[in-house]
Amino acid sequence: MIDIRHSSEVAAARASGKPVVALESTIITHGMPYPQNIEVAAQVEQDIRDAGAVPATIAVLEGQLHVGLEAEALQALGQSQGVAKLSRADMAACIATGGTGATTVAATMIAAHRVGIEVFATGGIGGVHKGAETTFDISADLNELAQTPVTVVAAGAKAILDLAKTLEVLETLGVPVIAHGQNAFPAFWSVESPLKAPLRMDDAATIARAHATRAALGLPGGQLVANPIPLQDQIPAKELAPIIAQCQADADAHGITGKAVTPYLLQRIFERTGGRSLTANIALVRNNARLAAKIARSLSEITG
Ligand code: PSU
Ligand code: MN
Repeated sequence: MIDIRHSSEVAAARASGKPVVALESTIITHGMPYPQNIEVAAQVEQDIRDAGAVPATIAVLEGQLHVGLEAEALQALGQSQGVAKLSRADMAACIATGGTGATTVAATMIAAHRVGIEVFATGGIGGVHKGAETTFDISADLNELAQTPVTVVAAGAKAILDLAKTLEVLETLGVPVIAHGQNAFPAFWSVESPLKAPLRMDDAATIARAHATRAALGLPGGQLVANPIPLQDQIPAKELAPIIAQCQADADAHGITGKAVTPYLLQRIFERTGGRSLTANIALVRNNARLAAKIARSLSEITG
């Protein structure tokens, strides 16, 4: 009943069975400033092609769900003001009312699964915010991972979140959290958090096998692959902790709540690190795109 638009590249990949990697669009509209946002979006797509898969950036444009954006559409979205941020709760309403919106991790997973894409690369997932015991601010991304069978490659969750509570909720929901190549759960801009990841896998083929095995067991839900930022690009956690604390205090002082919290904190941290957070963010997204492409290729070898 809904008409899903594919880019020509994604349509061709689907026809020939080439591996596809989904990409979210909230990172473009709410996660990075213009013009770096569109440069990075194009670069990440190219990284996926270079690694032998096809990128499918997902967004809702004037009521149409797009899986794969043509270059001009990507450019236009990255320059638009006031684009909605769509999660599970608002994607259908946006389509039904002819709106334009960028997809979060949750909404991107829904769209990817709808068209049979099983692997998705992003920067960081949403999680349990600090102070959630009073605000109840827990991202819908976590529930989505529990119910939609897509493997999401992220650099862990941002240190602006309560990482320990985020891991607890993921465990409760039965979501496998797999650190790639290390024992520690990564902390987005930093290679390591003080927390150990529940699972560790060292190569894409194993991650793909685990994904296929979950399907074979009839388990709903996806996997979170926590891929650490390359060491040379990290901002050490020690350096970042006081900055994050200040930015969180700014958010509280300005009464920022709900879906505005994550974009606000990202912008503040960008300002307070003199742009270093963005440089790190770009490096980790590209790193995740390359791993996701490898996982998608392995998965297509397993499932044919
Ligand atoms: N983390 C990032 N950049 C982002 C986001 C998270 O490093 O842009 C976005 C993602 O789209 C994620 C969303 O799904 O924020 C989570 O928002 P919320 O906490 O409101 O669910
Ligand atoms: Mn939230």
